[in-house]
Amino acid sequence: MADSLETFLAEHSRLSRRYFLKHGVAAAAGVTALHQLQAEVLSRAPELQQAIDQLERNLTVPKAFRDVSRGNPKPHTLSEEKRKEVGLTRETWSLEVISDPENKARLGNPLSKETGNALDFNSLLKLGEQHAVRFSKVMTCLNIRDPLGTGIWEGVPLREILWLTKPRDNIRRVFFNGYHNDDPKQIFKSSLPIDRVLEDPPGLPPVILCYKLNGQWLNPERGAPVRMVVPESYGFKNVKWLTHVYFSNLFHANDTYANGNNDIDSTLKTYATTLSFPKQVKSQQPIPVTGYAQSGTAGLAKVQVWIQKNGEDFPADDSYFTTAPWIDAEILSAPASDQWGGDLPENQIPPDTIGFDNKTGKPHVWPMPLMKAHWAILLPGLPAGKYTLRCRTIDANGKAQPLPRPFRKSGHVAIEKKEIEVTV
Ligand SMILES: Nc1nc2c(c(=O)[nH]1)N[C@H]1C(S)=C(S)[C@@H](COP(=O)(O)O)O[C@H]1N2
Ligand SMILES: [Mo]
Repeated sequence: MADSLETFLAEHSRLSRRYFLKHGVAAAAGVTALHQLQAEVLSRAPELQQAIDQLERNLTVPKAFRDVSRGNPKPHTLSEEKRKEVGLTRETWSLEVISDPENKARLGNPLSKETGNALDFNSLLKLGEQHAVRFSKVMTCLNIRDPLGTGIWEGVPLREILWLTKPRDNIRRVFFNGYHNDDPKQIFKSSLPIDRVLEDPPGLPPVILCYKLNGQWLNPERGAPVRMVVPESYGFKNVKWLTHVYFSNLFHANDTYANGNNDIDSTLKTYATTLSFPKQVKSQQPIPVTGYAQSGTAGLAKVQVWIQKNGEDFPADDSYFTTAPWIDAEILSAPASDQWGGDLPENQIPPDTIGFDNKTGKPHVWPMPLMKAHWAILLPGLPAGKYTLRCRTIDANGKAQPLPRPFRKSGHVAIEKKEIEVTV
């Protein structure tokens, strides 16, 4: 190990111990393992606390989501009058649930405009009275690293709609598309194996026809009146302005995203990123760093950071820095029940949200799968020089993430790298 790294580690443990001693936690004095020190920090340094106090809320205000919409014009920019006319309001919406004409499924009761039994919004809400579910999820685009927003999504499981069609045979897949200005070139569609619709893998909520976000009706930009929400999937499976669901005997994907060289079966990845750190800091002055981690389908056990003096050698055959002296950051606990943000009604997680305790509003586990969690660490002061700060996660299987993943189209992530200058 390079000299400066040893100094760094020694400094780090001395610093942590100083905080313990200052707060009279004598037992900690003998602790040497860095991860233990981190896990047991009882009181934070003021400069770190200050950075933590400025962190964003965990849930996003629906209007503040980053938007990824196609279409010319984008359907949510249409006037209210036009949206009424084309069926994009709660009063005028209806959904056709039919057999794929090219790969026919046998449905006893397809729901179509032609036969006058397409599913309208009131019928969907009626189903919701019995079957509605709510769950939290980050919406992340496969091709953009940072989540577009985090919310509590509410709707009716897609399988309930399937049962309405009295399915008989020849159903292997479902695909669905949204309003596309009546221009076939603008169709945005996605698909799922029928198995994912019928059953939920352990720990995952169902695929839903979603009409509420954070306890409010879905707004036009988020896909009103109804969008598909697929818990473990990247954004492109979550089709907005839903108008058609086709049950199909096709056995492979036919997503619009497949034409863009994307891995359309990729599920949400676990990774960490920074939110705040000083770009310049005086020598020997401790360095507060904060960030968040996205907990993907592999879960999230730890966030780790490593600061390296620039120019210092690192084994050339270890491009994912698996042998670097990573140290554990603190994963911040879940917010208090009225501090989730996101413009929730009465600032509370809606009742019966999957994964949350109904009485206390607290999540059953934290970090929560398919959500973001914040993290923080106070790095010890360093000698003057230029440094590179990196962060990564350890997933719930004990694997460092992001994994070596050279495929940009399979979930856009890499070990984050930031420059810090320590001045004299
Ligand atoms: N109908 C339709 N649905 C869509 C899209 C679209 O262009 N049209 N974009 C998709 C993509 S690629 C992403 S990443 C998410 C983004 O969701 P958001 O705009 O609500 O943040 O919506 C998905 N649903
Ligand atoms: Mo996307």
